[in-house]
Amino acid sequence: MLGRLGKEYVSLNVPGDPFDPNRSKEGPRKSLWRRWNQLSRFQRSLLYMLLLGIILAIIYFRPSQKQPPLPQADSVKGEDDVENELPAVLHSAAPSPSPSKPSDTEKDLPKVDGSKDLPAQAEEPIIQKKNSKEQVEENNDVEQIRSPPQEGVKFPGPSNERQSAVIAAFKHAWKGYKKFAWGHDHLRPITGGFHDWFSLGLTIVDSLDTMYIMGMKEEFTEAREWVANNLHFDVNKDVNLFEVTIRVLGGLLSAYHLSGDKMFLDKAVDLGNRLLPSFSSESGVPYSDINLMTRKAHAPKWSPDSSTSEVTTIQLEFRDLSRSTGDPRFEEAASKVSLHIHNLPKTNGLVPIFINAYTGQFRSYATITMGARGDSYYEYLLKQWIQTGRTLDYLRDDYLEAIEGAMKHLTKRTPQNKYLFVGELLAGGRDFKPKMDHLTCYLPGTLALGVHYGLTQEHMKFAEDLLNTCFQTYAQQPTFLAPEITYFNIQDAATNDIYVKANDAHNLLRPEFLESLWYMYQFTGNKTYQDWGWQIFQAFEKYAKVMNGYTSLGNVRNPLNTKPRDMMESFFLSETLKYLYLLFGNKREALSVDTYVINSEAHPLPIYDS
Ligand code: DMJ
Repeated sequence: MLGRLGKEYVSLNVPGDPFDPNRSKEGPRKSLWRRWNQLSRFQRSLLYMLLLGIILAIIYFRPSQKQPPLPQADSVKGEDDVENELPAVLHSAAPSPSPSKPSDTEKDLPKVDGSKDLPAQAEEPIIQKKNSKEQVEENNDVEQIRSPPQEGVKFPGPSNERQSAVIAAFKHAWKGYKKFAWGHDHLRPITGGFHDWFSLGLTIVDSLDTMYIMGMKEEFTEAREWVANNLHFDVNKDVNLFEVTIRVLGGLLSAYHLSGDKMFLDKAVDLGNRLLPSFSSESGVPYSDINLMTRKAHAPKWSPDSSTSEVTTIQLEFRDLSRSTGDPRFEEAASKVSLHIHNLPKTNGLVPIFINAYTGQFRSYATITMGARGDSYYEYLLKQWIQTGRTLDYLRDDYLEAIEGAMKHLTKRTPQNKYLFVGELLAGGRDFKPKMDHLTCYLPGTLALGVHYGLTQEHMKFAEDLLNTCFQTYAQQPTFLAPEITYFNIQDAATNDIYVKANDAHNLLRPEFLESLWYMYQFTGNKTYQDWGWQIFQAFEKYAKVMNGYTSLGNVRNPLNTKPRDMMESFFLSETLKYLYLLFGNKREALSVDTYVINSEAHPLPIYDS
């Protein structure tokens, strides 16, 4: 036998080899022992290593009867192998060439759902190995497995000029993205470059369902091919759990539910497994960041705390992943977080914006807001209740209490025009700040959705008034585009109601107000909301459209100096253009809120019976 070590060849005569000319005629035992003693120390070491290798290989490849344990998150902060943490960091690392490992969910899905629109498919369960059916039945949280129609959901396509104009805008942005940023996270539409944040082709994954809904078959197919062949998660980079969940996991799941293409679900399972260790903190509240390759999770480097909205805006997606596969681990991990937060003390249902993953407690005296870091906590209370067929009533109750708390503690009206706005509580509620993020403009849509599902009509009045204020944040700027943050006057009737600080005057092409317009239009049929959306779309066309796409702006206060930022975020295609397109369509024609619950990144996911 020849073993090769570097350039050196070592002759190893295996004892007992019948073809060995020096084979001993003595008894096998004695002969073996003699031969062993004749071996050099190096040869013996080599044999020891060989034996060890065989034992390890046997242990490794031995078929397992149990579910593998969850990989442990690393609870030590500031690991050396953490490459990148801040969202805005430029990163152009090319994805590694190895495609993601196919998940073990190769069989087809069974249909067990109460959906009105999606016809049943009689198919086999996936993921569950032995006894898994019983496991699913035993688990009250996962009792249905959703399987979309194999031929995909049908959408009618554009029905008027406004919708066609939105499709043209999408095509313009897509063309630039394809030319300059294909496979990267974001397009830089002015310099013709790209921006990588997580190196997951964010724009492609985030846009899949928008293209599907708009009937852009060719573009959808090329994006689908990229996902199938190039999207893999062996990226040695820290990613933000929330962002990757709402954009990538949500994008893949909605593409699966709309198209019926199981490849998207397989990718989602792979990603879900890699994100799962985020939840292995002592409290169960997830760490904010995780490395998708090493699966090590940790709190942000700059603080021990996670953002409250981030840890509570992953449940729709994780639950859907469980319901789509029959594997309850995803839903269990994410649901525990909601239940844990339900049991924490709050201010009339309102929550501080930071929570510690180690202790599971809110940070005392942290700001309370329905804007950045607080917003979608409230959104997902309602939407989780809807997703689960309105059966998890503690979520609805927390939502109702929070909206009441917001009406009491966070809302005020301006002296001149009586604009209703939602401000912030600082220092644990001691100070009120008359500041409202554009992000807060999601709230009218969520309120209206709640009313549609039978919650108090009082919320509709709140929604209408706040929607009007959000509109003012656009209409009162000479560009007709809203700034990131608006301040409100609450003292002097002689001063303007609304003012914007120079540092807050940017517009990132955000969707929240358009999202609310879509919900409100559906439930009221008020065409004014469509016209408002059209005015804003035209402002994007005028100020944000550039040769190779659409750009964020640094300043909405001066039409002659908008300070373009050379960045097109993936949510412009995922959300902003999708909501515009839906808004301009016929009422409830395309995407029914009775069939789908829309995640925080505008990805529709099916509503379940429980
Ligand atoms: C999106 O990524 C999501 O809507 C998120 O919930 C908030 N921020 C952006 C859009 O503004």
